[in-house]
Amino acid sequence: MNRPGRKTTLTFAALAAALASTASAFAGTGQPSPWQLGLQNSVTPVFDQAHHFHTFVLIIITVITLFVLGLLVYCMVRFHESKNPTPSKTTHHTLLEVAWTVIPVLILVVIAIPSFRLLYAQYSPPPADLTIKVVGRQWNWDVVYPDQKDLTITQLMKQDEELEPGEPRKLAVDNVVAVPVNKVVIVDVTAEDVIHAFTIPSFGVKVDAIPGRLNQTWFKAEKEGIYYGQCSELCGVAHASMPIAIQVVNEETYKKWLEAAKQKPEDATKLLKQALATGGATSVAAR
Ligand SMILES: [Cu+2]
Repeated sequence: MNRPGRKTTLTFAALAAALASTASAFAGTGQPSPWQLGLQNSVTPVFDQAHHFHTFVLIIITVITLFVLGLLVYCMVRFHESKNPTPSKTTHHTLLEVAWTVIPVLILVVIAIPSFRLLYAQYSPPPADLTIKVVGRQWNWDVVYPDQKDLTITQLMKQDEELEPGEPRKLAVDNVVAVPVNKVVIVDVTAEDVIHAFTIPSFGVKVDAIPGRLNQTWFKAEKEGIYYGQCSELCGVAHASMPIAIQVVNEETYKKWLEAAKQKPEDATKLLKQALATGGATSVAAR
């Protein structure tokens, strides 16, 4: 039997998949972009996995929504009073009831498998190459490097008049911190006063920063560049003014940056700007 309804449903599923991939064309990397529809672009394996899961679930919900819409339209037309003046008194249909219980359960199982796999990936970091600690405060983030004698970088949001060309409003900070590319970075997250949340969309990272508790997340950024995030837990009047900025750099720049950050923070900022402008290469020597 030819079933045009099924064909239409499949076409719409393909459309949803196409929309999801178009959305990524509009999505920014490391920061939002105009007309962005979907998630920000991914630079970590975990967020790649989250992107796939997002598209997968989008296809499933599109098919289900269209199927239910089709059923509603069919019932309205087929059983309209003019076509069906004497309604049936049937109230039970065993096969139908078993089907509408079992099929949704199977769909949920199909969704649960990649969902658990993603959760496992998020909470099971490989051995750390580097551990940093971020501390949320009203209203800024401190980033601590415990292996570098607790080198602490305080990030404060830049005001509009302080922005340099190309820097995003409400996201740019005075002291960007650096991490090396292709390394597993474990992030210990806590807060000093109230609950904040540490988030970097392009890393696929979001975890609450809770006073008196050490939460943990991790990322392995595979692309150099600057990645912004914002506090994602309502934490007070300046909640919108505590962005996070992490720059992913090559190993050499990272080492130079560490030295500079310990001794001359202005040089450290200059170094990262230069790395960003030249796509990784730097010439400012650490002093
Ligand atoms: Cu906050």
